[in-house]
Amino acid sequence: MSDARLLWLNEVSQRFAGFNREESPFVILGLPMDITSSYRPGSRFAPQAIRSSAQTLEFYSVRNGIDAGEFGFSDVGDVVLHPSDVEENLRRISDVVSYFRERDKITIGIGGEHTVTPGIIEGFRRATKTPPCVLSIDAHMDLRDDYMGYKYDHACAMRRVHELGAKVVLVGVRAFTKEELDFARKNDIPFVTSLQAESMGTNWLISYVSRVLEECKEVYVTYDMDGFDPAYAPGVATPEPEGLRPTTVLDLINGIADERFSGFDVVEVSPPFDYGGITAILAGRLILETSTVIYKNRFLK
Ligand SMILES: [Mn+2]
Repeated sequence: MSDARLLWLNEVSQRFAGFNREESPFVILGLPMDITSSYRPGSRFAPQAIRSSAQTLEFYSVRNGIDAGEFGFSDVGDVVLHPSDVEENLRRISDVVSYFRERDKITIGIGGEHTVTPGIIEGFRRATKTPPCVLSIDAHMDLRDDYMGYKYDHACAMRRVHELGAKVVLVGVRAFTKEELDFARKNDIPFVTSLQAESMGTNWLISYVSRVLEECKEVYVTYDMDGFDPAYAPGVATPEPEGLRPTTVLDLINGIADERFSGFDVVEVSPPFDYGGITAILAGRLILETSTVIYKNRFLK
């Protein structure tokens, strides 16, 4: 690995669930950027917390009947980040992500704040020329043009992704401004609130999201952990009540994932606020389950 883009990588001593399998189709990338969190910072500690939480989880997926140990993960470490320069960090993230996307690796980003996602999508765009469709699981729309004058705030993540030309679909939203709502409607950004998702049920949700993604050539999923109800995921930067249940989200992903799914991230976990570490454990499970269903659809069909 002599590409200059990989100079931004720093090895870590504890890898995701202990995996260090270079030939795996899945690359784990820590993205400990924690600069713009307005309420509860700490997401810089999340990559390590999630890596170690996964150590305690069983690798067998009940939904898929496959053991994640069959394919494993190549945990390449953390991207070395500047302590305050967000735009420089997005360039570094997109450098590293484009390297792995060019090699057809399935990138799993572990944030860090949600601002890392526009950097990842830019990396995809550089590698493939066309950005993937992006499914965002999140309490927030993140469609603000700026937050207090700053464009690369975590409250603007999906607005930046939308500007990169990616089709965006939002699931679990329940906290947004009137301006964001108007922007979503005006720009045909489909969204499902957590209230709709839980009352309409999983089958409806699966068919709705599948239809939205029908025309997409490539699909990327970003899991903002605050999309879940704080009862299941208390350790996040900006918690919001009335969120999604883990079973709803995992059933959704299991119902829609196919060979087009080429990467995902898990962001916004804040370990200092994660009572009992349960948010990091859910994040670890989410990574194992999502990888397994992607593996099944891409390599076993
Ligand atoms: Mn959010």
